[in-house]
This record gives sequence, structure tokens and C-alpha cells, in this order.
Amino acid sequence: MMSLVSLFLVSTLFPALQAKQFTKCELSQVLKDMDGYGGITLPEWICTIFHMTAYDTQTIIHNNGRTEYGLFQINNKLWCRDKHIHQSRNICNISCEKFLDDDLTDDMMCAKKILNSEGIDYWLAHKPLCSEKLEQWLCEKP
Ligand SMILES: *[C@@H]1O[C@H](CO)[C@@H](O)[C@H](O)[C@H]1NC(C)=O
Ligand SMILES: [Ca+2]
Repeated sequence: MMSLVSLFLVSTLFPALQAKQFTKCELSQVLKDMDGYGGITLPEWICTIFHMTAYDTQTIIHNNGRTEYGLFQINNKLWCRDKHIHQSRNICNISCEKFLDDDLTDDMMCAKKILNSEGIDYWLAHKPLCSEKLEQWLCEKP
């Protein structure tokens, strides 16, 4: 009974935020439009996101005075707005919290803008960990 009550409270207090823990194959399916965009393949994305977030959409990392949100670790200095930085350029014109939910449409749009502007090196895990030997990051469909 107690747990039902707390569940009710949680869903009442945070109605908009549907966080999600993806699996490798679920995420591959959702991100398939990213495959090849800007020369980056899907397994490179899956690998990079795993190393940054373990596929948890609620990942928030404070780094060097910035805060980075969600699977693509989009920061509040240039790309989205939050309550911590008032002068954000907010290039993606969006609240950073939108990068913590289970709908990755807006995340992918903003990640493509970052890729166009800063290149894949925005995501520091990519070069050392995810630029070769990518077989394990493919989703083998049955
Ligand atoms: C930013 O988003 C708001 C809606 O959230 C929209 O009304 C506005 O036109 C957008 N601004 C730009 C520059 O796209
Ligand atoms: Ca989102």
C-alpha cells in the first residue's frame, strides 16, 4: 500500500518527465535516422552514448561550470536553457529538461546541430573508445 502511495506521489509531482533506461537494441531502433548522418554510423553513436550515460535518459553531468543533459549530453552553455545559466545561447531553442525524457526526437535534432557545428569531438568518449572495433555495438536482430 505504501509503495502505491509513493508511486502516486512521484507521478503527480513529475507528470511530464518520462525517463527511460534503454537497451542497446531499443536505442538502435530509435536512433536509426542518425546512421550515416555527418559520416557517423549508428554503432559509433550507440558506443558513445553507452560510455557517457549507460543508456539512461536521466543522466545529468556537471562539467567545468556547464551542465550536460541526457543521452547526448547536451550542454546548457550553448545548446539548451536551464535555471543555472541565464546567458545560454540556447541554439536548439529548448529547455534542457526535454533531453531527460523518453522521446528522443528533440534530442536527435539538437545532436545533429551540434554535430554540424562542433563535429563528433563534442562527444569526448568517441575518439578514444568508439572509433574502431564496433561489432559489439551493433544490434543483431533475431
Ligand atoms: C523557440 O521555440 C518557441 C516555442 O517553444 C517558438 O515559439 C519560437 O518561435 C522558437 N524560436 C526560434 C528562433 O525558433
Ligand atoms: Ca527528449
